[in-house]
Amino acid sequence: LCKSCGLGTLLVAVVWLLALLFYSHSLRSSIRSAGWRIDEGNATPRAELSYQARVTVGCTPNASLNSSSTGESPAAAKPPSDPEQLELLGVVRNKQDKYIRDIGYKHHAFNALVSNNIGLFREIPDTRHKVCDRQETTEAENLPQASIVMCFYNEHKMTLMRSIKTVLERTPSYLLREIILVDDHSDLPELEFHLHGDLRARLKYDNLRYIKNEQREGLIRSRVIGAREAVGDVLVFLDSHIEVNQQWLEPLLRLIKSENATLAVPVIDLINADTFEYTPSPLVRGGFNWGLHFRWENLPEGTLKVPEDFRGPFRSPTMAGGLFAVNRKYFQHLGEYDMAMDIWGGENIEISFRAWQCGGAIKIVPCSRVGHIFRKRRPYTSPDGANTMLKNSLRLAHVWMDQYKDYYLKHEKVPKAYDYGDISDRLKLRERLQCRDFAWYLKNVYPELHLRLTGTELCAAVVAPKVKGFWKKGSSLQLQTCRRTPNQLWYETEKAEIVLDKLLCLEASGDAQVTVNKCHEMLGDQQWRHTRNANSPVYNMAKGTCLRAAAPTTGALISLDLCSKSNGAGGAWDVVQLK
Ligand code: LR7
Ligand code: MN
Repeated sequence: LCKSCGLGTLLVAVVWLLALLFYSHSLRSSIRSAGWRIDEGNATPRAELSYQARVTVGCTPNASLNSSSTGESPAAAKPPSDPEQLELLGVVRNKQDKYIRDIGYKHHAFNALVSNNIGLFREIPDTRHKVCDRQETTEAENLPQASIVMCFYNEHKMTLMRSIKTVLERTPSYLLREIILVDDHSDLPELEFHLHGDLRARLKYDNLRYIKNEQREGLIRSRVIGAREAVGDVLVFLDSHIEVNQQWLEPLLRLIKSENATLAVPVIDLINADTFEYTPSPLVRGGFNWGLHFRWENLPEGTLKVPEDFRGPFRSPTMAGGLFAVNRKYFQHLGEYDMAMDIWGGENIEISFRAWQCGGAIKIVPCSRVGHIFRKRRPYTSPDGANTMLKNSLRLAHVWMDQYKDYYLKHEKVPKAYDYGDISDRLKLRERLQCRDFAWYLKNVYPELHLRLTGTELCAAVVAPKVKGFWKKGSSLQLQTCRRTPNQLWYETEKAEIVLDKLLCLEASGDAQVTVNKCHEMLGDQQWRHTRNANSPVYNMAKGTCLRAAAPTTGALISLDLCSKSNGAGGAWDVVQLK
C-alpha cells in the first residue's frame, strides 16, 4: 500500500511541475460595439476547470471553497455582528417575539426577530483583502455617480430599511445620485409604504424615490421600471435584504469608469438567514449548468498567485444576478432586460450571455463587498403559480444559445410545445448589436474540459445510446473527433470527479476498464488528477494508472494503463486534459 502511495504522490508532484512549465495562454477579447469598451489587457488566464477546481451548484457559495482566498477580515467586529451577541438577539422572550419570529419565517424565510433586534444599522466585519485600497476617494477622482435601484416584493420592513440605511451610511454622498425603490405591488400589511414621506424622514434622505407597481411585475420588469427612472451615470442593482460593506461602491465605479461596457459585480458575502451572522465569501466566479442554473466555480488556477492578485477584477462567465453595477447608457444600449420575462429566474444568465456575446464583459470586483441574506427557500410564488424560471430560461435559450439550446431542452426535458411567448424583439436586438454566437462564448468565455488525445483532434467520448434521455451507466469511452457535444463535455467537481454532461462520473471500473457510472461520491475510483494545458495524463487515484487510448484513431477504446508507457509503435496513447 505504502509503495503505491509513494508512487502516487510522486506522480502528482510530477504532474504539478508539468503544469507549471506549460503555463498559460491568455484570452484577449476585442470590442464589438463602437464607443463601448472593456479592457483587453486585463484578461485572466484562459484556463478553466483545473487541477484544484471546485464547483458548487446553487446559490450559496460553499464556504469550504477556496477558503484561503477570502483574504483577511481585520476590523474587529462590534456587536451585533458578533455571533454571541447575535444569539441573544434571537432569544424569544414573550408571545410577541414568538409571533414575529414565526410569521417572519413564513413570509420572509429568515429570522425577522433577529433582524428587528439588530435595528436600522450595525457594524459588520470588513471582509476585504488587505491589498484593497482603503484610502477615501475625493471628488477630484471624478467617479461617475450611482443610482441605486432596489426592487422588493413583500420584503421585511426592518431588513429593507437597513438595506437602504447601509447604503446611506457607507457611500460618499457625492457618489450617490439617488435611491430608487420599486415596490413590486407588495401586499403585506406590515409594509405601509404609502407612508413614503415617513420612510424618507426616518432615513433622512431626500433623494429616495419610491415607485409602486400597479400590479405584480416580477423583479425583472421592476428593475427596468426603476432603471428607466434613474438619472445617475451608473445603475447599481441591489436586492432588498443586503448590507453593503465599507467602500463597497468606489471600486465598482472605478472599473466602470475605465471600462464602460463592463458589468461590475461585488463579492456577495453571506448573511446567515437564521443568525444574521455576516461572513466573507470565497473568491469564486459564476458558471452555469445545462439546466441553466447559476453555480459558483473556482477561479482559474493561477489567478491568485501574489497578494496583489486579490484586488482583481476577475472575468466571470455569468453573474448571480442580484447585485451589480452597469453604466446606465450601456444598460440601455445592451437592451435592458427581456421585458417578457416574469417574476424570478433566468435573467441573470440571459444578461450574462448577452453581455459577453455582444461585446461587453462581466467582472467580479473583490474589493467591493456586499452581504446578502441567503435563504433556504423562496418565500413567494408567482401570481398564477407558473414556473417562471422555465419560461424565462426557454426565452434566453432560444435567443442566445443557437443549437446549444438543445442541451438545455434535453437536460430539463422541456415539452416541445411549451409556450415561452414571442422572442422576435430579442432576436432583433441580437441582430442589431451584431452579437457573437454561443459557440464563441463557450470557446472563449466558458470552456469546459475536453479529454483529448495528445497531438490529435480526438477526444474521449461516450458513444452508447441514451436510455430515456440519460447516458447508459457502465458505458465505455472511445476516441471521437473533438466536438462540443454533450457526450464529450466533461466537468470537474470540487472533489476531483470528472462528470459527463453533468450526469455520470468517470470511473475506473476494473483494472483496465474505464466507464461512466452513477456518481457515488466515495472518490477513489471516481477521483482523477490532471493538470491543464499540460501534455500530462489523467491519473486515477484508486488505481494509480492513467487514461490511455489503444490507438490514435477514431473508435479506439480508452482504458487504464501504465502512466509512463511510451507512445508510438504498439504503445499506448495518453489522453490528456485540454479545453
Ligand atoms: O416578484 C418579485 N418581485 C421583486 O421585486 C420577486 C422578487 N422581487 C425582489 C425581491 O424582493 C428581491 O429584492 O427581487 C429581489 C430578488 O429576489 P430574491 O431575493 O427572491 O432572489 P434570490 O436572491 O433568491 O435570487 C437571485 O437570482 C434571481 C434570479 O431571478 C435574481 O437575479 C436575484 O437578484 C438573485 N440574487 C442574488 O444574486 C443575490 C445573491 C444570491 C446568489 C447567488
Ligand atoms: Mn435575494
